[in-house]
Amino acid sequence: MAPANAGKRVKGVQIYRPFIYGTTARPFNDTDNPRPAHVPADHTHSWQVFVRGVEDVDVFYWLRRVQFKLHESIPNHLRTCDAEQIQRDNEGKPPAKQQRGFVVNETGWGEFEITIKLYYDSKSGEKPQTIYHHLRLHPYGRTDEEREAMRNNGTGEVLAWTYEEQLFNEPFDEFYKILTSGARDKGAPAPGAAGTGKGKGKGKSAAAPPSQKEEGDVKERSAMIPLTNRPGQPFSRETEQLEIKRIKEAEEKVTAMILELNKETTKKEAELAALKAANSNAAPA
Ligand code: SLL
Repeated sequence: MAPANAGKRVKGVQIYRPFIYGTTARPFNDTDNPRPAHVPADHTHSWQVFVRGVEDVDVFYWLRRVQFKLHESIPNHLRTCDAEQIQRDNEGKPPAKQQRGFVVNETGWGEFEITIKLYYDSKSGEKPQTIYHHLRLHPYGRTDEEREAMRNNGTGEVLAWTYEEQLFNEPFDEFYKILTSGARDKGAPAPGAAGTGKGKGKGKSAAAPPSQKEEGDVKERSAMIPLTNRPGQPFSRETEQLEIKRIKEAEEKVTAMILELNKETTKKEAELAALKAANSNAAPA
């Protein structure tokens, strides 16, 4: 249903926004991740599930709420995070201390599937959408190398992160304006954002001081992803290129295998024809 006063849909337009969701888990240990006193003795890990922007850029202007459905063995297993609440809690905090995405921190002993329900900005008129994520506490893979790739460079963290792009197909006029209000440097507030959209908190977060800006940073309110990987930021054009290369190589390998099999089949067919011919020649009339 069209949201009130949202105008018409902008025909023929698709806008996408990259985001990351997933879990980060760490086993408890005596040195740098001790089990807190109130945590049950059978809990082996601390973990977090999140939905956030690439390089932590703002997602609150298009995503207003995320509901995480955890395993039913966990007390209060339905956790709802509201952008408005997070932004209110962020007020007055220095940028480095502000929460930039939707996060739930927990502890436990077992892996399970987390249901993540995304609620979009009310001006979008979009229905909520559900995605699923498997909480990983233990690295897995066929080889040590594959298992190691799930660990975050010796930090002991087990990462299970997914890059996604949210597509808005023919967005409503009003929402289109929000989406395309202009890319800006990371941490910079939306121009004229104060007081717009019934306290949606757009751009309320304090701007990062210019010194925090780095060459190649992705911009707020854009569909950018970084050019290269950085520690803790595994999704970039570089990753994309590597992935494309891997797919291409796999494709070439499959094509070569098909050719080889075709050759093999032709040879076998010739053999079969020869045997049949020999057989019919030898057969008594
Ligand atoms: C399993 N299917 O059997 C999974 C279930 C459940 C994980 C895993 C409990 C945390 C708590 C917890 O970690 N549950 O008690 O707060 O392996």
